[in-house]
Amino acid sequence: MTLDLFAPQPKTNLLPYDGDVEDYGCFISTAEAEQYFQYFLKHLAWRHDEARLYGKHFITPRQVAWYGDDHYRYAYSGIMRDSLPWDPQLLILKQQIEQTLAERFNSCLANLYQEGTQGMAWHSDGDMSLAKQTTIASLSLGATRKFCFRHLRTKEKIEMQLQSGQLIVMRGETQQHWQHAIMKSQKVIHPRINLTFRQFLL
Ligand SMILES: O=C(O)CCC(=O)C(=O)O
Repeated sequence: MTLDLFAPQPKTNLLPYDGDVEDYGCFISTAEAEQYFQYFLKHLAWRHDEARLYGKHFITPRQVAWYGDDHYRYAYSGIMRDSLPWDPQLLILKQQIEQTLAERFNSCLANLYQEGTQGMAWHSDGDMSLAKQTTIASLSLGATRKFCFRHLRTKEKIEMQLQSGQLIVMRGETQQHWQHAIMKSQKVIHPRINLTFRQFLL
């Protein structure tokens, strides 16, 4: 794979220590982001996420869709999940991101938040299906949302507003030391889609 010299360059690490988060800013234009957003809203196989916590079964307002190179099956929050074959537009974006980062991704978890009252609680992407020092590329489409990191030991918080078309990349020890969350807000009335390209362990 060749490195694209004209590809967007990341800003310096957004985390002060114990991890590495790069901000590639607007990776695609606002117009392109809007086109992808409308397409994915319509064409991805959205379904409400499920979790089993303390013996109880929960269904989240947020919706998810999971795609992969192969038929992957993994357990997360006590629920078995299966990946779908790539959507062609998702594959185009994946290849564009891979070229910029000189990395390969074999799966994508898509999240759909209909409005600001839907968020994602504090968590790390550190389950058994990902390597410890995994790279995750996260592309935002649609409404701007507040995204935060919180260090597990020091509790220090780093906040950012993720905008449509913006790409951030989490690397290295980030998942071992930091949790992240999408904060809820009554003020956000528009939907948002997030695509996280991942390196699923085979
Ligand atoms: O919506 C986002 O930007 C965050 C998604 C996320 O945290 C995840 O998929 O693990």
